[in-house]
Amino acid sequence: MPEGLITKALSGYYYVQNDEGGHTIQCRGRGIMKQRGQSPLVGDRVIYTLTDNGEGAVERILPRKSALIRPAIANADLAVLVFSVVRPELSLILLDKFLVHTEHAGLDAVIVLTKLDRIPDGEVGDQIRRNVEAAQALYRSLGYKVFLTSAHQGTGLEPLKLALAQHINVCAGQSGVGKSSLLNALVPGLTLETNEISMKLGRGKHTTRHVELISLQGGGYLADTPGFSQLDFAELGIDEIDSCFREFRPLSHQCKFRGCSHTHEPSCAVLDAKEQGLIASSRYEHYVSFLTEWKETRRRY
Ligand SMILES: Nc1nc2c(ncn2[C@@H]2O[C@H](COP(=O)(O)OP(=O)(O)OP(=O)(O)O)[C@@H](O)[C@H]2O)c(=O)[nH]1
Ligand SMILES: [Mg+2]
Ligand SMILES: [Zn+2]
Repeated sequence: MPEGLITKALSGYYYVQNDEGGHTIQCRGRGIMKQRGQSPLVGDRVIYTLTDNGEGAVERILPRKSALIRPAIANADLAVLVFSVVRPELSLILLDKFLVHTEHAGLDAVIVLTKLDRIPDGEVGDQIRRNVEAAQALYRSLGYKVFLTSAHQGTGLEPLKLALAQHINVCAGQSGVGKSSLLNALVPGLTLETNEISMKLGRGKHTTRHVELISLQGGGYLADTPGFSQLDFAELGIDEIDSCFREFRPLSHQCKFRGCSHTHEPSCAVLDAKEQGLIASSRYEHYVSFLTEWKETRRRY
């Protein structure tokens, strides 16, 4: 039976790219899979059969290396966290939340700051530029690659292409930050739909409505996804937030108390590191805020 890769899922159909010919077959899922509670995701490698009407049926999902529920994708190994520097403005708390999510899922992440061409002149622009530089320095010091780009001017794309090659990459970020625009700039000939941010709401309109894998020239794939800004720790099944802050990890086991929350306990290595300026105050503050949020969601369940 033929094997392939699901590149898109839309209106009950799975679009499966055949491994040998590279052509795409429109497939239905098999009822039996639904009974087993299995539901195919974009990124899944599957075995399918051809049906009489020229379509196909997904028979079996091959074992997954990873699965994300937000955005829904299987087998991704690199998350591309896209943030615009203006419209919408860069939010480090949201960036840290996405990082908690990817660390928990065991995915490596790169950070792409985009719309650099849109920074205004004058004092406001100078302040934005300083914030961008500080963010770049902070996240690079944590070991994340940070790329500064403009999809409109086509700048900063070559080093990003190198980082994405050969991976199954998934884009994530708020609506309107420019994920689809970035993909269009990275892949020659691609024309994904993009849209002006709604003036009234000051936020994106959710132009992209489905997850789709796009082949990269240098090998590998990049998934465009609908934007989202809400991440619920309970939904994600995250239980230990401190282990998702990578700079806390080597410190936590030096705390005096096991299960230290790093908020008030004596002889806490994380608090000590924060006092000494070895942990950025924004990172620590976001940790505390996530911890509070996590406790509240747990209480509700
Ligand atoms: N000036 C400038 N505008 C950009 C850039 N990238 C994207 N935009 C604009 O930002 C708006 C949103 O871009 P999209 O690519 O549709 O954003 P998205 O992240 O795919 O949004 P969703 O599909 O809703 O999640 C569009 O008006 C784009 O033209 C850029 O590098 N510079
Ligand atoms: Mg989009
Ligand atoms: Zn501690």
